Amino acid sequence: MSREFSTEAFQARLSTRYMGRRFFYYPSISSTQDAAREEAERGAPEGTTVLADQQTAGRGRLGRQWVSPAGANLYFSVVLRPSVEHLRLLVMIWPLAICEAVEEVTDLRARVKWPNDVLIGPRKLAGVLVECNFSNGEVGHAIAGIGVNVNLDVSSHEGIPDTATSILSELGREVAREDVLTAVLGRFERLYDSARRGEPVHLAWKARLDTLGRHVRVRFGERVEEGVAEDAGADGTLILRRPDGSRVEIEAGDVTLRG
Ligand code: BT5
Repeated sequence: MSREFSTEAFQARLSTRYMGRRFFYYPSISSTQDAAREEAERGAPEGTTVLADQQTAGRGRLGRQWVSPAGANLYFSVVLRPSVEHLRLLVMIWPLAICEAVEEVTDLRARVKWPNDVLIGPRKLAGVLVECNFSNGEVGHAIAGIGVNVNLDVSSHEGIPDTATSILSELGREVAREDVLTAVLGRFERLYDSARRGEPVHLAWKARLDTLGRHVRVRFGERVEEGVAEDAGADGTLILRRPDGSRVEIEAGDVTLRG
């Protein structure tokens, strides 16, 4: 297991303007999402980041669990205040930022599984959860929660699904969590600022989409669609070509590969 997370080392390396500038660290917490939401409700500025060494009730999408053992990984949540128009960008920019950060810190290649998982090869390295509240049609705040498996030995940890991987498991050596966190926050800030200037960051996301060209089954709500993942829209949707030749556009869902 790796050494303790050092807030001092993290802050010394951080080169962002606003991401992570306001920073809270908890050795153990139920979920960083809840702590970040409380900060947001108290008026915390964009980029406020809550990191925990361990979560006792880490969550994924749709009430799923995010396995969050101590001493090895990154679990953090960031307060953002995007316009409604930019909200969907978050779902693309976070996984892209994580891929770029992994490549900045290691020589591993990371890809995106639609809509927002980060994979190394076929296994899941990181997940992103965006929760938001609206008032009068505007986004009050969006809390982006990111879990990255950094120094966890996935083969020896009970409870971690066998679809998971970590930087340690792929690289064969540990990396400093502070380096991964500063890289992710730095990459995110650059991408988010360019997206808000109107630059087409979805193209870089799309270029990393592992899902395109594959025969997939997508489950969303009560519905299931199957077909070839043909394209992705500028707002992060997935466009499937059904076996009968018709097309369907899906906002978010769970993808399994078929054949
Ligand atoms: C996600 O959900 O991938 C979003 C995960 C977000 C976690 C962060 S950690 C900081 C913040 N605080 C929180 O409480 N949450 C956020 P989803 O796409 O629903 O994926 C969940 C699925 O991933 C689970 O059902 C497992 O199959 C798998 N899984 C759980 N823990 C994992 C882990 N540590 N590594 C890889 N896969 C995992």
